[in-house]
Amino acid sequence: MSNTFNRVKTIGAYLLLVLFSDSVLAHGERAQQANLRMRTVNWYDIEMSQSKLDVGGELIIRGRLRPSNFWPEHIPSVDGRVFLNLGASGPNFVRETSHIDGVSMVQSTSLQLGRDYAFEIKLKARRPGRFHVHPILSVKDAGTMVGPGRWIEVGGSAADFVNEVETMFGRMVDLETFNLNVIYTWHALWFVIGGAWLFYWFRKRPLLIARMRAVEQAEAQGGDANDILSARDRQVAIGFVIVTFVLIAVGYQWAESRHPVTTPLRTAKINVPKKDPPASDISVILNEARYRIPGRSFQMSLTVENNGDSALNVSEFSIANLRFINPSVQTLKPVDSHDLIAPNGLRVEGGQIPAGETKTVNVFAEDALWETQRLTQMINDPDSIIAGLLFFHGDDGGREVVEIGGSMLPVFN
Ligand SMILES: [Cu+2]
Repeated sequence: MSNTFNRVKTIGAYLLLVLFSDSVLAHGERAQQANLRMRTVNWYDIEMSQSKLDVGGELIIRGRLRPSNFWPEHIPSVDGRVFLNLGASGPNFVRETSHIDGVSMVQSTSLQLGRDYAFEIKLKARRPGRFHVHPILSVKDAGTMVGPGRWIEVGGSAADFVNEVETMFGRMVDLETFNLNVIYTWHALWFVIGGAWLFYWFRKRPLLIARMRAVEQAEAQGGDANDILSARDRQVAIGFVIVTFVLIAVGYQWAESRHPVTTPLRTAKINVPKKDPPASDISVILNEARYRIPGRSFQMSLTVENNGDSALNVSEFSIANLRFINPSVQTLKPVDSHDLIAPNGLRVEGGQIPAGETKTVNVFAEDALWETQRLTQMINDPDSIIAGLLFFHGDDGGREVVEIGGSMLPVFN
């Protein structure tokens, strides 16, 4: 008896954990495979309009994304179907609008690898709390590609949230409660009918496996297994079929009379105009990349050809949403506790690349972030290809963003 009780307690505790795990803060961005994070979508220049707001307040996320030229062959890519979305541990925001290159993303679209896109997501805070908010790109058959996250604190009271829209016919509809009673009623009705059907059959013997055996036995003896059913069973079944069809027909008529004009949910793909690869005054070749495990040191040898008219410095290397910053070029501070910036993480040997010259530089990205963000699993990748964005700062204040990628060699000592 006490054994059973303990088991019930354990199951209960487990259910509570599953149902009410709202307070769990991280949501698995580190758990995603290293190569998915490095070689799918490069996110940069992410800005959130504020970090503190009240329920009903507006939050705008802006930034750029560049689907990687090194997208793994075995993973369906953005040229299929993608949807720009929000990762925020539950329905804590509603999306008012979203755009890629100024085109409304109310439906899904497809993008091109190696192109550079600007995006914007406009949200309204729905529930109070502290949420880690990410822009995300859902890629059909591949999963969700997660952008950089920021902590957003929402104050106020959930009761103050208003989510009303006006229909084409001028009717005001509260999307938080619209037709809820109808939904509850239909669920209850079908639940009762389904329950009654089960109840009828569970009263009968033989039941389940014993019944299957009885059917097999009847067939083995050359009889008709349907003989197990009584005339009454048949009448009850016909009754259930009739009631079900009548309910469906009546329900349909009733809905038609209440809402004479309806349109289906739209599923067409939205077109983002095709574009050329980003124009650039430089070309960068990755000659070699090594990751030294004991020192958490990532090293690249690059040949940079500067065709512009201003000298360039490597200012940042961004890979899998980790940003390694060259402190001699720019000073950046993490904006919150989970901003994945290594402000002194980038060291460049070989210095400036003068205008019109080609030069080989060694770039070191060194920080514990490799380990803490579990990117070191990249050494277990069968193809060992890495990719990321390299940022150059021009003497004239300009900026060049180039994707680099290639194979990486792990060094174990
Ligand atoms: Cu997060």
